[in-house]
Amino acid sequence: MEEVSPNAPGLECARDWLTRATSLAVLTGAGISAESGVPTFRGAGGLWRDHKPEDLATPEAFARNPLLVWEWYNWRRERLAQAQPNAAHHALVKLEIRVARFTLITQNVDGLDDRAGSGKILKLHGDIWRLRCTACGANWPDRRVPLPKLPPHCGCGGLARPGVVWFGEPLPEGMMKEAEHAVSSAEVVLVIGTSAVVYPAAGLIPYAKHAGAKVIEINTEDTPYSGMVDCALRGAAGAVLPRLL
Ligand code: BJW
Ligand code: ZN
Repeated sequence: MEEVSPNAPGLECARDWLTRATSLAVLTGAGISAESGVPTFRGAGGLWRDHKPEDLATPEAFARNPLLVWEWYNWRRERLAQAQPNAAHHALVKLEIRVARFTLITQNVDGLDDRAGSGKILKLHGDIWRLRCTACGANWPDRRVPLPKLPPHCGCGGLARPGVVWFGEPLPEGMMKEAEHAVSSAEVVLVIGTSAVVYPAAGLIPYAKHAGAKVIEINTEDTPYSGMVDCALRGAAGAVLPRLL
């Protein structure tokens, strides 16, 4: 494991692997959007600091108080509407164009990868810009900010919920299998801005390593998997990632 500042030799090594790679999978978390002004979940200034996850990001919380949960999501949508993709999101689009077999796997629901121009994205935890009916199961995009009425409802009269994955809920059908296939068939796997504590997403890191991929982590801090990866680059994604291209 190499742990380096953005100027150290590990950066050269990671750049070399990326330059040669014909298959690349990227796993991102909230840290990639931090430089766009989007709060992360954990750590200083994180979204969980003022709210307990079990109060807001569980199906039980929504059943208890849909208005409270919707107020939180509406507030986040308002913040996101002001945010712009940053240099790291743009660098991923360049990599997608350059590398023959490329898969972007994100835990983020913020839509900044779409806005940067990324193509196919495996959104493991859903999309804050989609709504889903709790009665009939319909799901649809809705980018209105603020939403005109909270909580929103479906045309069928049922209560709508954010199109995201809460604790205790399964990920979208088949998506983990696709993600596992992508990381196990990639020569290089980039892991960017995730604390790697939420499963099953975090499990993709050891999965990639055991399948033989070179794993590069970009994060401002250590994670539980920093000791296992081939190269741990310490720094902000928007500063480090463009330097790997
Ligand atoms: C920077 C930076 C910069 C900052 N540059 N870096 C025990 C063991 C294993 C699993 C479990 C367990 N107990 C319970 C579980 C399961 C549970 C889980 O993992 N819990 C753990 C917390 C213990 N998982 C689930 O429930 C999942 N579902 C599931 O398991 O289903 C099973 C099932 C099967 C069949 C039927 C039914 C069920 C679902 C998980 C859903 C997670 N949802 C959330 C909310 C999404 C909606 C929303 O946004 O509101 O997803 S929680 C939240 O955490 C969000 C994120 O995607 C996710 C991961 O967070 P992320 O992205 O890593 O962000 P942070 O803030 O944690 O980290 C940011 C990082 O960036 C830090 O490292 C910084 O250092 C770094 N950083 N600036 C680079 N500029
Ligand atoms: Zn409905």
